[in-house]
Amino acid sequence: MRCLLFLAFAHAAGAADLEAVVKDPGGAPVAQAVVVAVPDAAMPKAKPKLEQVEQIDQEFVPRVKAVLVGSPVSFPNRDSVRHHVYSFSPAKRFDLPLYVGTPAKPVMFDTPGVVTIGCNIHDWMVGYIYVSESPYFATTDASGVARLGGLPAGGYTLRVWHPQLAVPEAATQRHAEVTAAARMEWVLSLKPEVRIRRAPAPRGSGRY
Ligand SMILES: [Cu+2]
Repeated sequence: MRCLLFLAFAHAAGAADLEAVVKDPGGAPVAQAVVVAVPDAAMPKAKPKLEQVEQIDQEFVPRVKAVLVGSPVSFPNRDSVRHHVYSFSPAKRFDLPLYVGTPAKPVMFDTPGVVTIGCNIHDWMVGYIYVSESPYFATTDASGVARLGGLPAGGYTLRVWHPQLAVPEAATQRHAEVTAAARMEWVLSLKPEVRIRRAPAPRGSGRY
């Protein structure tokens, strides 16, 4: 009974949930794809919150992080080695010289776009911060599914981004009326992943 009442309330509020599925042409799920929904109606006011991208075992975790524009992001280093996180991307250039622990000041991401992050010490460390102009976004899980919950019913322009996307992000764009529980599917070709080999030194060692 309580459940029914809740559903009735949610319906009255016009909220919709969108399940976005991303696959490659062979039907394999595509994880770590960012799905963004931009409402036809005025963009709602949403308050950015503090986000984080950790460094664990000399990798960025998560490797792809989507944040709302205006979000501060901290970069806690969970390793015993030092990292030097930086980006040269036009959407955000920054530099956090060698540190352990969490740098005191988070980095502000105030321009929509993709920010590629790296580490000056460990060349294989590559991550991405997707700065979304819309508060409606989600990242696909291992089964290629992203769930965008609580969207006000209405028209949306939706798009998908992935680090290996073989086409421009704009080519993934679609318009849809999202009125209730909706499901959309994208089939996207990905470029082969180019990864720099990790240094052969044992984990957790090294002079940095
Ligand atoms: Cu590093």
